[in-house]
Amino acid sequence: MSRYAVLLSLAVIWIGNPGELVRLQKGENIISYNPAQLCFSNRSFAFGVATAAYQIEGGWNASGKSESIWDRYTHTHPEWVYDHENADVATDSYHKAKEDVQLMRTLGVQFYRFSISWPRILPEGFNNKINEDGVRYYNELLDELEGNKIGALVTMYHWDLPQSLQDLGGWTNPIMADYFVDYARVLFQTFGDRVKTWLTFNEPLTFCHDGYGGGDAPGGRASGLEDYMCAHNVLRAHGMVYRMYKEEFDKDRQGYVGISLDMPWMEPASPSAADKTAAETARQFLFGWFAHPIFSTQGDYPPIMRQRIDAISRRQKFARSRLPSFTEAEIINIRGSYDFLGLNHYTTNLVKPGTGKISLKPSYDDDMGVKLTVNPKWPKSNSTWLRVVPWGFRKTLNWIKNTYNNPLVVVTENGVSLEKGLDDAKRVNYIDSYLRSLHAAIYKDGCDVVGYTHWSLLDNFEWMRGFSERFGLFEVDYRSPDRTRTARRSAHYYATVAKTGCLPDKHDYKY
Ligand code: PNW
Repeated sequence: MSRYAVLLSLAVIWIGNPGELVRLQKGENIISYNPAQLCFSNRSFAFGVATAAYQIEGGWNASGKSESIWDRYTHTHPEWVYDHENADVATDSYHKAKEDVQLMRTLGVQFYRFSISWPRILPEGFNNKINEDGVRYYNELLDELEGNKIGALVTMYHWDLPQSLQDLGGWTNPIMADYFVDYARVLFQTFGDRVKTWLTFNEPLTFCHDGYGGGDAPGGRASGLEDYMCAHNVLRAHGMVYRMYKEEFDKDRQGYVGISLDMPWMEPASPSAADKTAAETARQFLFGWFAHPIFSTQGDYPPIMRQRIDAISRRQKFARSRLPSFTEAEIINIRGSYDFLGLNHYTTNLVKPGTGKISLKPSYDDDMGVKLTVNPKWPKSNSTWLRVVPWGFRKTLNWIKNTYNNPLVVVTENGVSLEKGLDDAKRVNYIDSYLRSLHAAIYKDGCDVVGYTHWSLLDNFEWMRGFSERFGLFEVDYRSPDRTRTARRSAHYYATVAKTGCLPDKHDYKY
């Protein structure tokens, strides 16, 4: 059995230290790579599970919590959600935090990624009024995690903007960045003694593109305009929060702030030069839009976005580009505003050039100018957008490594939706095959990845798809008042991985 010692500049996620349950610590590490066994070094790698506030908590108006844009959206237009459902109760985790932590204990995971609900902490949206019950809820969750030696990786914003702030324009209003800084400061002051690893935003691509450019909450439906405004203010807000944290709260550099960005792999539909170029353009529009300003050495938007959107805006007779411009000071503030990259990765698309036709109506899709398809042979999931393509994970991680000088990465989401049922052999296969791809990216290619988070701990409210798409390691019975949770086969599989740090040599479930 041959062993390779691979010297990697890795960061260590340090788990189980009293008082500092999750800690990302930069340093040098020697990893033993044993190709026969496929283990992730225990000391330098951590396994976790993820959820988000709106998708699991329920208690939508409990004890001082105000309305979020998703409450407003699902209450006023139930017909826009696939099964006409809302997350008023969801998995009732507002009342079941302790039970959820016990589920994690059985999994043996080292950390929990959850999000804090802005309208539960600041009902007005502003920091002039703090809702004590919201603080109590997250304090109890954090205490419970600490008592069970499970680290916390906390997302500040997973799409549930207070409706009061949306009434002011939400993320299209530049002042939202200041209010987000105020909110973040409350979080650092209130929970920062225990939480050392933070994510500012979850998937700005999704909530800016689908929420402001499309019909998801808040339903801006102004593609090519509001989506760019949203992204612009979110990037400004991210940079401002990062700098504020370092100046006001993190003098000893013990804490870590990142952002979760989603990247489906963009594979050229053929080896032709045109398809290769289209695939790279798609990567820049989908991922570079947010990553280039933060993670590249130059900063600012990707040149290809600047070029295309400026040119198309001119052809549409706009007096200025629909893609806003950063000031020089903003570029500098945003550039390098990270301690790690949170990566959400699920699937892969094939890319070729679009028709090249530009309508007068602004459109992000026209601006990007590509056509996305899938290979019909790729196994399906229960979500139309999600095909099972494990090799795309490795390619994504390598592209990030090569494009942004091998940043420290925590995989903050990866998972698959399937039918109801406890015997989810397909999920076991999905996780196992994606982890093999991840393992190769780390130990063969030298990608600096220190953590993997499975989406999701349990079935939950899947946004526009309601409860119809299930991503959980634990199944939730929505008909029982108790929202009973039951371990699926995949929970047993994932527990083996999380506890041993190794992929089982054999498992019997095939796609
Ligand atoms: C993520 N894509 O969204 C979200 O962060 C979660 O809240 C959500 O439940 C989960 O994935 C499953 O959908 C995504 O099209 C939405 O590639 C779309 C994509 C990826 C992630």
